[in-house]
Amino acid sequence: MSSTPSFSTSRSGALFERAKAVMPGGVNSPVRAFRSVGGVPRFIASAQGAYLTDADGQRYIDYIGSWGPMILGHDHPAVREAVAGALGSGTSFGAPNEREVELAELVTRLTGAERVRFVSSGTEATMSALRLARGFTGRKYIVKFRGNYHGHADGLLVEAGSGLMTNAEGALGAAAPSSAGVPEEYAALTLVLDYNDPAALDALMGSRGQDIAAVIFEPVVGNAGVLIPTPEFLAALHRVRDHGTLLIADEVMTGFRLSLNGATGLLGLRPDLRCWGKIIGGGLPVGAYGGRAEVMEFVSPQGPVYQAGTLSGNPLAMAAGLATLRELEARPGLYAELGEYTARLATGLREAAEAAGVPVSINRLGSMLTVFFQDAPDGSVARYADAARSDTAAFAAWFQGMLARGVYWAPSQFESIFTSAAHGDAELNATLQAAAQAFQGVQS
Ligand code: KE4
Repeated sequence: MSSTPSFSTSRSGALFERAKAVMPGGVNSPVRAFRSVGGVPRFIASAQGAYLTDADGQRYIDYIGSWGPMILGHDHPAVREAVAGALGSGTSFGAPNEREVELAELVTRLTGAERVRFVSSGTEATMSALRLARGFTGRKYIVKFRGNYHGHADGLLVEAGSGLMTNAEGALGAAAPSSAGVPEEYAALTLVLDYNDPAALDALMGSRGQDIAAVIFEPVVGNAGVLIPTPEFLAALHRVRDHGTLLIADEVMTGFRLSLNGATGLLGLRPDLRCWGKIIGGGLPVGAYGGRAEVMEFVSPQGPVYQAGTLSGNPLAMAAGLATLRELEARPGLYAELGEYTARLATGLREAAEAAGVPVSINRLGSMLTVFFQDAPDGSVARYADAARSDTAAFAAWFQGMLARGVYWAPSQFESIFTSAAHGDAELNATLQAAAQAFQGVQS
């Protein structure tokens, strides 16, 4: 059984102590704190291609890719040169600029969305899209699905409350806040159903569809680990439109990740609105929402739904997004290559887990993949409740074994990993070698 090498984490450790003295939990986003996997979060000093280098000089094959944006690999020359070029003209104007027009033209052409509005994060994108849906329909309620994450706007930080469906009085079953600070009144306007449960969605729409402004969903889930929609669920999602409810596909993670037209193009979806983030900014802060002109024209200053942002359309961020999407458009074969690499990764992980006698269930679509630590057939984890059966302690042990061998996996069982154009045979072989040893470590 291989011994687990130990990297020095002295500088990351010292930085973490300093960070905790001035930032909540020592991080600017919770998942980075390694709470669910333990150990010292690595403070990253630089990134290049498929690799991260931490403050102690340790190098890792990176499967986070900044949680999705780095589909071309880190520090891609086209992106670096575009941002450097934009930098020479200033960093922010607070006024319209040509680059935001160019990126809007590119996004609408690639996705078929008729109008788009840029914001600075995925959270802003989904929050704005839901306000727009409420303004357009004049309705109050929204529907989301358990295990789907759409950012941290108050009305989206909710769990399925008791009585998911209409209760005896006919009132809709309210969700419960899943975060402190979210008033019950906010949560009460969000209904939570199970992902991949078409019957529940049809039943709710049949009884109260006329009260529901929007149904928002991850077209391929990344935030419960990867969950892949069934054709029946996708069909039920599109039926919500029969009730005048808007269908919102949250493509913050899947947009430009699964195809040049995201999950919408790959799965043939017909949403009324879509949200983007991550890749659309090429690693700089960009979010966007868009879709039917008839709906988007309700957004201020053209319409009555207010939404604004100091750094929306920031020229540096627009330059990074333009360079990224132009590179993706110039390499249409890249998506097949990413899928092929990720399929080989899945096969190798399956073989390594079997050799070590560790039960896993792998979900993969394109360059998104999750190894669920549970004894179930690959592809059978379809709902959040299935994912929740995973052995998170075993996952944490495997994660640490991978990290100690130079592979930076997602630091949570309930996340997707992301491969990039910079991952090649050398990275695949090194990853699978580390995984085989890390799986052995799980058993001991
Ligand atoms: P941001 O506000 O973090 O840019 O986007 C929120 C968001 C919205 N919709 C989907 C489908 C998302 O995946 C996200 C953010 N994803 C997480 C990863 N699970 C970001 C990582 C983090 O929170 O630090």
